[in-house]
Amino acid sequence: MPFRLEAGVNRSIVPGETIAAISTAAGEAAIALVRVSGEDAIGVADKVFRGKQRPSDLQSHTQQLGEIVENGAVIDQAMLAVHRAPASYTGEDLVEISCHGGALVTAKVLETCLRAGARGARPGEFTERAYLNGKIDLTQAEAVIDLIRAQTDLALRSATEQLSGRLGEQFRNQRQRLIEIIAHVEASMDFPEEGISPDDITTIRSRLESLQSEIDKLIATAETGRILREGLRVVIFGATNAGKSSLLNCMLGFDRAIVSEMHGTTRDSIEERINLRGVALRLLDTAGLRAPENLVERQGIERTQRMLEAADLRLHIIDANAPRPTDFSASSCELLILNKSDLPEHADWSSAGAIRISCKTGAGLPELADEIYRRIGGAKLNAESPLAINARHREQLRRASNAIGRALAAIGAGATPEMFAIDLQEARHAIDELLGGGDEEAVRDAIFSQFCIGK
Ligand SMILES: Nc1nc2c(ncn2[C@@H]2O[C@H](COP(=O)(O)OP(=O)(O)OP(=O)(O)O)[C@@H](O)[C@H]2O)c(=O)[nH]1
Ligand SMILES: [Mg+2]
Repeated sequence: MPFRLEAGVNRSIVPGETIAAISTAAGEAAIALVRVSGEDAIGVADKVFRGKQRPSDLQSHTQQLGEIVENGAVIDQAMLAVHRAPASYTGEDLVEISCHGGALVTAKVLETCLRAGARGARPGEFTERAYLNGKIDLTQAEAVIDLIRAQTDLALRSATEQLSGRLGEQFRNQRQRLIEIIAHVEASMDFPEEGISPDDITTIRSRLESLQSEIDKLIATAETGRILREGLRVVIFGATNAGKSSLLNCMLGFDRAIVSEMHGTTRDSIEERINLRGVALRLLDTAGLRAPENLVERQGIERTQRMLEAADLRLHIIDANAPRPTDFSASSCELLILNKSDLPEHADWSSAGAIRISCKTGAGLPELADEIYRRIGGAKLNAESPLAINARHREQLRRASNAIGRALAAIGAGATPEMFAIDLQEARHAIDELLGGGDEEAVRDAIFSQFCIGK
């Protein structure tokens, strides 16, 4: 799991400071990677590595087999690679040590580097340095997180697209166009006696309109972006004993939730991720709905209600073998599922337009998957352009679009250039912040603290 720091962590970067971290996941593996980056990275490597050549004599982008040593004692046999600034991931001198992947040996290799002068890296600090050194923009840094977290082909495609810089390119293009419009407007402000000509106004207006419509199109991809990054929330709910936990287990393909004939088995909501034909779903099993028998159950049911409010799709599951409860109601925004079709169906349900399944035999489950895919617009999601913005982008783009909207309204009302130039500057700041200027600590903190240490 990505490591999350408390908000407000000090993200100031001391130039030249050398950092080190284990970049591979914890646990046993064939190989682990320890990275060292900064002005003294190669100096640290010289102290800890013994091979045919000293790391400082190695050419950039070459590697050598040798030993990691401390006070004459060999800690591990390792492969060491040198990447000299600026042609490295971080843009600084970067050394990568591939050692054996045992938890203890990796920790010792790291400790040796720390004792040789490096300090432990914060989460995301390698990527943050890449950003601060101008190797990538903020949208690309965000794409690194998306790439690591991607659970479906579609999410992966979207992340690689963003990592390639295509989104950043679009933002830069928009910024450039705004700057040109602002220059045009400001030039007319220098000669107030001449005013701004009707021709100029027409050009400025049409350029602003096309820019705004482009920005609005990008804003519209935010919903797809959320689905790709977080997955769609699909909530299974219904009366106790209807088979909610059984359905969760069937869809997952393993027994995640406890199933029993006792009513009120599930107390807490259980969330698992599944990949439904390329679309990531966050599938939630919830506490069954009935008059609660105690405080714990009441809290569980309240939790179910909250989950339902935030759901993208609600699966209302019913025991078809049991009579229809007197207070039964179903709304049109939920998918009705009659479970236990292996048992005789109660006459109360004969006219119910619902999908019939059996978690016991598996009957109807492929049809249910088809229907879920159809309801969430899976085909549309799969066909869409893979570029999709995140919540931070949406916020800034909305700010830009609103400011352009205000400028257009002012132009329409015959305002002077001074009056709408402020709005255009506001739009430009919003787009600047999307790409990052390097000095906005709060934004950086929010982005890089989502990374693992070592990335
Ligand atoms: N015959 C039959 N029994 C089923 C089917 N699905 C579930 N059951 C049984 O119904 C009972 C309740 O199943 P659960 O999955 O625990 O139901 P639930 O909706 O999660 O119940 P609560 O957590 O108590 O709200 C268990 O005894 C299951 O074995 C089915 O398709 N056919
Ligand atoms: Mg249950």
